[in-house]
Amino acid sequence: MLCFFLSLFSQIFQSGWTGVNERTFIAIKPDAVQRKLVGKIVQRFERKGFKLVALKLVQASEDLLLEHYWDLRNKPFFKGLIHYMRSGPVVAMVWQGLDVVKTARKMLGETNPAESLPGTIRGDFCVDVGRNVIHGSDSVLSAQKEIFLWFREGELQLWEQNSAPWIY
Ligand code: D4T
Repeated sequence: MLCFFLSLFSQIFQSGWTGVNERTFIAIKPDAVQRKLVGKIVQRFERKGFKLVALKLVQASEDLLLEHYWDLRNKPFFKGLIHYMRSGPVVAMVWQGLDVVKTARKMLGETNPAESLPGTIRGDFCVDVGRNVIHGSDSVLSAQKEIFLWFREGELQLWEQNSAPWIY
């Protein structure tokens, strides 16, 4: 286990996934897809100035979700969480930019929408912790792990964001 994390750490720094190249994994959950919130959520990340590196609509398998939410496997809500995440397609995305992991978590709001401020995604678009519309990686290390779990290497796009000099 220790070796796995050391190897992930060294990959993060060797791959240059730091500074303006930092990346995070964001998933728009099945409730938000059903409620036609995809465009509005994507627009928030675009408007902020982050760069879209990957995006796909996925029907997540049970295996993928068990791995994604492995840390929560002993929680009483775990079974319901997996069922909800399998109830429809998820929009899986990778966003890139300075401090994107931390900033995206702020944009999402708190896990419980009732504790999320207006102006955040959960504060504006949902009410129930079990239907909280979006996931965002909670650290650079989790982001790296989740991106490798949800995407193959060829699915991440390398492209020049022409607006970058106006953002940085
Ligand atoms: P995710 O991972 O979905 O972005 O959520 P968070 O990072 O904000 O929070 P989390 O890992 O603690 O919870 C994962 C997921 O479980 C649902 N949940 C959580 C739930 O249904 N009931 C609960 O009591 C809690 C704490 C919501 C998010």
